[in-house]
Amino acid sequence: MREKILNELYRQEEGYISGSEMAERLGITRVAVWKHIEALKAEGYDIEAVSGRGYVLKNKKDVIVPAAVKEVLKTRIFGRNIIYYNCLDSTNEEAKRILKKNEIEEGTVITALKQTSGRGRLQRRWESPVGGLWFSLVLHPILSVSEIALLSLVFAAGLCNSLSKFLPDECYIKWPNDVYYQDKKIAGILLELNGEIDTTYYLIAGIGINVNLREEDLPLAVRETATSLYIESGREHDINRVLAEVLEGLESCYLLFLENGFAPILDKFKDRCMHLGKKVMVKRGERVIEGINEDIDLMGNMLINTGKEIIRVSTGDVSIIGL
Ligand code: BT5
Repeated sequence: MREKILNELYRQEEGYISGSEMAERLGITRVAVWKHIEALKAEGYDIEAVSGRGYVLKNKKDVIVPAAVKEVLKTRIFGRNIIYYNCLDSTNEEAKRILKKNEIEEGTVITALKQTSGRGRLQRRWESPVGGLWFSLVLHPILSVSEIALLSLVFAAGLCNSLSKFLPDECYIKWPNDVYYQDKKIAGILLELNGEIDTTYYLIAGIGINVNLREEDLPLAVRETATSLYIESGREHDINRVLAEVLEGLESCYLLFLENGFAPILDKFKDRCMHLGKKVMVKRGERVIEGINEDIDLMGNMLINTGKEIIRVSTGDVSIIGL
């Protein structure tokens, strides 16, 4: 019933909807409506009550409403359970906190309207103001360590394909798993394992997508290098539809990988890779490798031809020379 009430608030075009109207539509009492609204507020939904007018859901275009996602979601596993928060330090951290106490259903999505300590790889900061899609997908795969490492590329291929559907042109991937649109970063992925690899472990796939952020919403630190679906397409997008589309893209690549291995994913990845055949610089801690990115192999490594030798790179930050 709580999800239905949230859906009613979400669907209310004119803004306010009265408690009695909702009670009538859903066949419950006004007191019951009020109790559910209080519970939704406790879950983090910003719902305002104005006497004589009714209730209104704030930040409507940017909040995740599970019923609205499920209405359009075509996945088998991903996003069948969605947990929403108004504000978190990081959705990946919340997933870990939940896992300390309980198990998490396969494919559960933990999402937040904003994050105060969103993280990228190597403890870098991920800017996560209101207007983006910040979520963690929790999986319980039975894969070897080397297969797990490939999931970065698997999810990047899926995310890149899904985001392109909201943009006039195609998105591209920067190895291993950043999604770019016309040389600016539009989304990133942070994969983390929780638990011991040889016993029970969960994979937490943290995904950040700049959806409805305007230029002025982007913190100065990334304003020059980042972009959003809004900036590039010139219109706002329903975050629930974006989540449904992205979950489909991620799941279809994940299932393809489980069923047919990495080769078909690698083809997709290479097709969308923004630096294949180009001169790149790869930083790995203190070490810098420069050369032509000749290929990506079936282990997900980048092959860099330095002119003297071919180096296989399994981790690091890539930048295209001359960009
Ligand atoms: C990533 O790291 O790109 C992974 C980002 C994952 C974020 C999600 S949000 C949900 C979940 N919860 C979390 O706490 N994290 C995940 P990396 O490749 O290390 O890139 C980090 C770099 O991207 C930063 O150093 C900035 O330069 C840049 N950056 C930060 N915020 C950005 C933003 N919103 N848009 C574009 N670029 C950004």
